[in-house]
Amino acid sequence: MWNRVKTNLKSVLSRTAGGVQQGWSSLFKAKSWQDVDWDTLEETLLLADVGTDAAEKLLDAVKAYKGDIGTGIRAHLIQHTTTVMKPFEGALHPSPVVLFVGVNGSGKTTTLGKLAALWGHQGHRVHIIAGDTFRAGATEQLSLWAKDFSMTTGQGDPASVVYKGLMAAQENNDDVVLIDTAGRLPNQVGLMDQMKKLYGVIQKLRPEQSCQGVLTLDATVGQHALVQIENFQKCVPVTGLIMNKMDGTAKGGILIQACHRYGLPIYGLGVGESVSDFRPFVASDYADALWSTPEGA
Ligand SMILES: Nc1nc2c(ncn2[C@@H]2O[C@H](COP(=O)(O)OP(=O)(O)OP(=O)(O)O)[C@@H](O)[C@H]2O)c(=O)[nH]1
Ligand SMILES: [Mg+2]
Repeated sequence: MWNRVKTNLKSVLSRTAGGVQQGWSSLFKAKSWQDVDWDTLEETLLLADVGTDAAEKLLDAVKAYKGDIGTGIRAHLIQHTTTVMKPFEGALHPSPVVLFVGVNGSGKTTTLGKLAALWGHQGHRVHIIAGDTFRAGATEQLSLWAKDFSMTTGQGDPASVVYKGLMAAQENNDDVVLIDTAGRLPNQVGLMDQMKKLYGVIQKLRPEQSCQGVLTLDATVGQHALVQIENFQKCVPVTGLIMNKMDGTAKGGILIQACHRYGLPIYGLGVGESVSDFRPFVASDYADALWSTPEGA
């Protein structure tokens, strides 16, 4: 399956890039700087959820550009966006414990399944813990992704399922443990406390090993993703973000805003629902998908 032709990020990001590039047509078609409609440029970035601070910096970068306004401006924008986003390229390596957290429907289970398949394919012994004991059908959904791996399930307190799973993984010599959790909203205090307890179990059983805390986000919700980053970080150590559903949104600029505000690494992008639809985040690919000439144009 990994040999399949992979979806090109440019086509995945086409809704965001299409909107931005249409809004920026006064710049791309300009013969002189007088032709540029700066207000529309800014408004377009805000509509794509790039955020005010990052939008301002992008506009400053355009204003600072001294080259040929006709053709060179796209290359300049690609270079600027790559430089800005490069520090947030975060590689998520197969780790002893990876905990997936996020609001309902943000893609925790799907992302876990994609990474289990990827790392299993690379030869790792993957163990999956079904820590979502809340939603009816959650374990069945996870089982579909977990057919090739050992899995711990249970009912009731997810902390005890995690305990059982970590012990089983150790006995089994599994080197990668992936923990699914129930979706929760940051204002659900009881569920957030439950998450802290669950994390406490990981710390207790695996004190020597680093735990990757992956916050999955749904790019289609735009600005709401920022509140989620802020609040989940208060509950568990979030080590990086995975931005899902990049394939279905015109708000893909949220990635720039999230990096700008919170400085967390982006572990990857979800670009569809199937097993191979995960991409590591590469700043230059993202910048290129956003600013280069649309295919066929
Ligand atoms: N288009 C698209 N759909 C996705 C992506 N990631 C997940 N989905 C879909 O989004 C829906 C929710 O995904 P789940 O993985 O169940 O999300 P979750 O966070 O585990 O949800 P809960 O367990 O209910 O909290 C499913 O229909 C997935 O197929 C993505 O990158 N692109
Ligand atoms: Mg789930």
